[in-house]
Amino acid sequence: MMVDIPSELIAQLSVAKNVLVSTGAGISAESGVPTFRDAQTGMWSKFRPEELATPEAFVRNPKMVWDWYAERRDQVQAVEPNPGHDALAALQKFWSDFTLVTQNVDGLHQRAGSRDVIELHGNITRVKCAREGTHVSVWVPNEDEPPKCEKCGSYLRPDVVWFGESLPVRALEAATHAAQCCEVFFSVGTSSVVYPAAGLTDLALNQGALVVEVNPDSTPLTDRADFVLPGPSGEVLPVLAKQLGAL
Ligand code: BJW
Repeated sequence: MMVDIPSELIAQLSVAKNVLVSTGAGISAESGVPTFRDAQTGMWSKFRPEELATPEAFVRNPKMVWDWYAERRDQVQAVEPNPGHDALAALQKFWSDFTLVTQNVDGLHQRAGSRDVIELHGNITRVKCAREGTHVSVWVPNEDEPPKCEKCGSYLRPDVVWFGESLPVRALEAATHAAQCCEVFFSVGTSSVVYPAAGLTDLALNQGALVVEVNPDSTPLTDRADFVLPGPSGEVLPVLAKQLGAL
């Protein structure tokens, strides 16, 4: 794919100091992690993800939800960061004030070398007690139901944020502050429909930041962005990083 980055954008990025990058599932697509709203495959094809990623689904069918996450946990541990993650890890040194916020739970930014990543929706590789929230690193597998917390006997669950649950307070505060202060806001690989993450873009637009979207498809943000780089992030971001001299 021919990636065309407007020279006017490169010029503005070259003098920027405070940059926020907000990523979603699309940045991990080229690593082989299905995006959240992609058709699910195999045994999950009859469920919408929105029906599995909720506390109600876990109460209704704990084993099914546990198994869905166990399969996805194995999947993210078997894949590698892609050139889009690598480019963002390189770009963190280019701007003096750089914040990376992600809705992803796959940990691929950290594995690519990004530091201080703000995870808004938790991390699928961590498991916690569904009642007390205590993190657990070992558990006894069970054929018929999710494993249980050794201390209180409640089910264990993934340490991710489901629909209707609050986001981690400190992560959301840090992301909100960064969106209110940044000069440039990149929205990369997200459908921009899930709140409050999607609201960060509104904060940035309202305070006058330059907003850049990287996505092969259009989203509710596309018409409001100052620049749209319509392509896969694994191709667009490395070209951007090279043109800035960061790669
Ligand atoms: C590429 C590409 C390539 C492809 N390169 N791009 C305000 C208005 C309306 C509703 C609400 C509101 N505020 C809150 C709500 C309710 C709700 C919500 O937002 N609902 C909407 C769906 C309408 N939000 C919540 O419930 C949140 N909690 C909350 O607000 O708490 C306060 C509260 C509590 C109680 C009552 C009321 C308020 C919690 C949201 C948690 C979201 N959790 C999930 C699951 C995480 C665990 C898991 O992984 O299973 O997070 S849902 C899912 O969506 C996941 C993702 O992080 C999130 C965002 O998805 P994302 O990343 O955008 O992925 P996709 O698949 O949608 O898009 C991929 C994009 O990539 C596409 O655009 C492609 O084109 C693109 N792409 N290939 C670049 N190669």
